[in-house]
Amino acid sequence: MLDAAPIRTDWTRAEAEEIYNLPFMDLLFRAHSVHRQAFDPNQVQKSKLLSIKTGGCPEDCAYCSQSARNGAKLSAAKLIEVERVIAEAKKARDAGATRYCMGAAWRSPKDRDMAALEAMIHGVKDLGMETCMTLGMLEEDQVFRLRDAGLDYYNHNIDTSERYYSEIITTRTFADRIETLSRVREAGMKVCAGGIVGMGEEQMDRIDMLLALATLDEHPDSVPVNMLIPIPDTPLADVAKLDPIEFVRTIALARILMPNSHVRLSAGRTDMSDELQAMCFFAGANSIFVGETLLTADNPEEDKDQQLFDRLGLKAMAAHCEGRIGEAEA
Ligand code: SAM
Ligand code: DTB
Ligand code: SF4
Repeated sequence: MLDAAPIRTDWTRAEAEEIYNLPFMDLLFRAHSVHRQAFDPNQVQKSKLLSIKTGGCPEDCAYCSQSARNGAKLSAAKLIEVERVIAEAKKARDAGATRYCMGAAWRSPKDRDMAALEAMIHGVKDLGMETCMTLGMLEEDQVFRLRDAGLDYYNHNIDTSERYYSEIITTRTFADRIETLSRVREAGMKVCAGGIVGMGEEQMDRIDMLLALATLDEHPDSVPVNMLIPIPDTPLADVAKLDPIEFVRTIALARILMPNSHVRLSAGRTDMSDELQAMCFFAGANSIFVGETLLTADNPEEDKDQQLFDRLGLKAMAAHCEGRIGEAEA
């Protein structure tokens, strides 16, 4: 077996830029080599999303269908019932998902919602699934309550580079995001943090976004890389499409900078060819969202994903397994 790639949190921008701009074949070869040092390249983890509170969000994220501040037409709903969440999670588990990620269109949770959130965590864990939530910014006591309820992962994306951030969101800062991430990490929960590309950013913003994640005290355990899904009536509805090769370069850089993290090929797969997705898996992506809806937007149908897995000889990771080389099945 090859030695695992060293875990570094002192990557420089010059190093990251050099890697990102390697000749494409050299970049893919290096990313794939790093990938197979830690992971079985034929295993991909399946997560399922559920929007537990949709729409009416006070934040102004320019990409989002759920912001009350941009023109998107989605109406606001209340936090859904615990029993419904558990019933949906069971369906997802029976369809092969091992992680259940519950998302709310909030700036941050209200204390009155915490008991229901705790009940959702208990119920989903009792199904044998890993739990993840994405609820916006958290205060310290809220982090502790979620952790004590058994939440495995907290998702909180930095979304883009610090430089480009204020072009996309003005109602909170890049530093606010980093603060919630460090609270989650200090409390001992696993961190899921990534961002979106294809928002009209420069190449350097994609590099700086990954560098910001790779130079945290500890790398996030999961790194979702989303391709913007343009939502009608939002400020980014008509942004120019990103060259898919740039997207693969972004995945490859994430893999090389953070060799032990799960890199998730996240939003935007509906518009990607099977060949592009295969290239992303080769470049080190080893997790996806399954099921035909993300939070509010479309995702490929299960049959289509199964056909892709079959054609590529990919296997779904078992629950509580990380797809690592030499790992015993849970
Ligand atoms: N409100 C919480 C927050 O923003 O932290 C959680 C839910 S939010 C919808 C989760 C993430 O989904 C965002 O941080 C963003 O990275 C991603 N996302 C939202 N809309 C998207 C879109 N149209 N295309 C791609 N990714 C998107
Ligand atoms: C992440 O990075 N992507 C997911 C999850 N974390 C919460 C969300 C994608 C949302 C895509 C747009 C939508 O469904 O509204
Ligand atoms: Fe609200 Fe999250 Fe959408 Fe931003 S990304 S508008 S915080 S739901």
